[in-house]
Amino acid sequence: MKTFVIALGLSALGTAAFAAMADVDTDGDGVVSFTEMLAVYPTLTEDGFGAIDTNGDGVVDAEEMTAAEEGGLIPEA
Ligand SMILES: [Ca+2]
Ligand SMILES: [Ca+2]
Repeated sequence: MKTFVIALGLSALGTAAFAAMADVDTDGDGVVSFTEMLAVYPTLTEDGFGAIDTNGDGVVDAEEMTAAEEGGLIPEA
């Protein structure tokens, strides 16, 4: 019971302002493509996506996603 409450609290924190990684990564491969990102953030441009994809591999991983959220690169969902 205690574990359940803690898990719930953490999950609420994680989704406070932004879409959760798992919500954006609709095909579940662990990274977010421009197409997946566009479904959640329709105003995102390719340039904007490029700014989030800091290592330039064409997809956004969890680390890049967090950095983008903290840096204000993506709009709130
Ligand atoms: Ca994906
Ligand atoms: Ca990347």
